[in-house]
Amino acid sequence: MTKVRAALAGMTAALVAVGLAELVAVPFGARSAPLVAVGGWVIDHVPPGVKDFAISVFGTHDKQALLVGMVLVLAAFAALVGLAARVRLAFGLAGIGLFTLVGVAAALTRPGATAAWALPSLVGGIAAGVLLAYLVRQQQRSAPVGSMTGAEQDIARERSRRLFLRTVGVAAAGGVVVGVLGRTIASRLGVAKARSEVTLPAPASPAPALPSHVDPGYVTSNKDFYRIDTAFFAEPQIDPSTWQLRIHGMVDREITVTYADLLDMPMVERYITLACVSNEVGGDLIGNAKWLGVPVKGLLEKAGVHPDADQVVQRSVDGWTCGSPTEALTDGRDALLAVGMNGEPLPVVHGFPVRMVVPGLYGYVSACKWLAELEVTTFAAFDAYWVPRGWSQQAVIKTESRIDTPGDGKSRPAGQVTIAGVAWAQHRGISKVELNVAPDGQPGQWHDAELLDTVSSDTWRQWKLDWNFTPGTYQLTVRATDATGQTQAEAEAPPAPDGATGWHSTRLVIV
Ligand SMILES: Nc1nc2c(c(=O)[nH]1)N[C@H]1C(S)=C(S)[C@@H](COP(=O)(O)O)O[C@H]1N2
Ligand SMILES: [Mo]
Repeated sequence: MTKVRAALAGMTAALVAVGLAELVAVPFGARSAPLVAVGGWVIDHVPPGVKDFAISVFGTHDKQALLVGMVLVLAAFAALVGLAARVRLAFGLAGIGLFTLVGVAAALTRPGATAAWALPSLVGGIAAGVLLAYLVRQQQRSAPVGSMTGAEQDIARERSRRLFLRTVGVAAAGGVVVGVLGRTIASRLGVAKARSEVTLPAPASPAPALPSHVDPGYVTSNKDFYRIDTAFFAEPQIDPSTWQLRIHGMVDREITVTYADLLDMPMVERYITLACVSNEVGGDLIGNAKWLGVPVKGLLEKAGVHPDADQVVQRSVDGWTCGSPTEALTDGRDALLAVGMNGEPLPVVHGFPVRMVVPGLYGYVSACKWLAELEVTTFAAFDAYWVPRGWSQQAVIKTESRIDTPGDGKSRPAGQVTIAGVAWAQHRGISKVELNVAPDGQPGQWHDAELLDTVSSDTWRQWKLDWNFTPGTYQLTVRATDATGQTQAEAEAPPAPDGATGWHSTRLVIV
């Protein structure tokens, strides 16, 4: 077998393994498939520095980048496996055994895994081994031999080449087909159907009507809502009929709540703005939705929280954790076990069937999706997922503001231009937004912007300023003051460890 064919044989075997594994994974959930399991493992184990680097380069496309990286590494390794098989088949099979083991180990150690999660990698690995052995034999058998005439050798060589291409082509196509089939069936079998059958109850305490003086962007649609989590190309699929929330730890009595129990409880409906701690100044990892849910306070009271338990850890079915101060869940603010988002059951990517939403805290310390457990504990006793990765145990949302229109670098004709954006300081509220208009090279002046209405201090607040411009280039800078009188920090700080600070600034060209 030529070296090129050997490398191709190895890569085709890997493709078949990965594709078949996706199909075998269907009954156990996509999280048991090797690519997803290894990707999830990598996400949970990358050193914080590497992760920060990846996010700085790829932004919210870091998972796509990881997938591409994994596929490239796998392809390179598979090519080497093929070359090893050319030297001796056993070497190649050992290589396949090794990468099967990696898949099995990753799948078995994922949170929530059962022994059956080994199967996708195992079956895929065996198929890869069989294919590789078949290709090596086929190439040995069809190779021209010394007893042939020159012309016969040419014919044999050509026949062997065609046989190889045909086998590899059929196998590769098969691998892709079963892989796509597996993914398609998995998404159909997922909870989409169960979700569409959920009827949300009417809220006992509905959200306030939207005031007339807000702009359309005040509420973020589910489709446009930012998404951040550690789930790698396979969100947990949780059947609401089997969902349970366990409240345990430092409580008088452990309690378990089912989805039906939850839907029977009086629901509140609230607009709450959720923000990610990773949001850069001027960034868009923030959104405002109408959430429907049960205040968590009542359930914690029912369980009887011990007075010295200052942290409530939320754990998702995929093992992710976050910890909120007990105080923030019991001080009367609308800390919700949410089941609805903008009038629909939670979308799967936003935590179906149940997630937490807590006004005033960043998502990474309060907004657990695919919620499975509340463990009442202390900050001294437990560090949640992001804490050992360099983020603060506790983080209250910082007062921030953003210029949305005109976008940075846009040009407008001279005359009146409306500058607009949002400002937020959830649970404290925004009392003032100022815009600095600075003609190029000159110090600018601060002007009070007009504040649009808001339903509560738990959402962002839209602002705008109409300004008359003469031609030139301008630097616009915004800063907000919260209802406690604190103006947002001017000093620039990166997101880690507890939220970025700085004033958002854009350029406007007036022609
Ligand atoms: N299970 C789980 N829940 C999670 C996360 C996660 O990685 N896993 N990420 C959190 C973070 S960092 C944020 S900012 C919010 C984002 O919620 P969204 O994706 O619905 O906007 O979810 C939080 N809940
Ligand atoms: Mo986040």
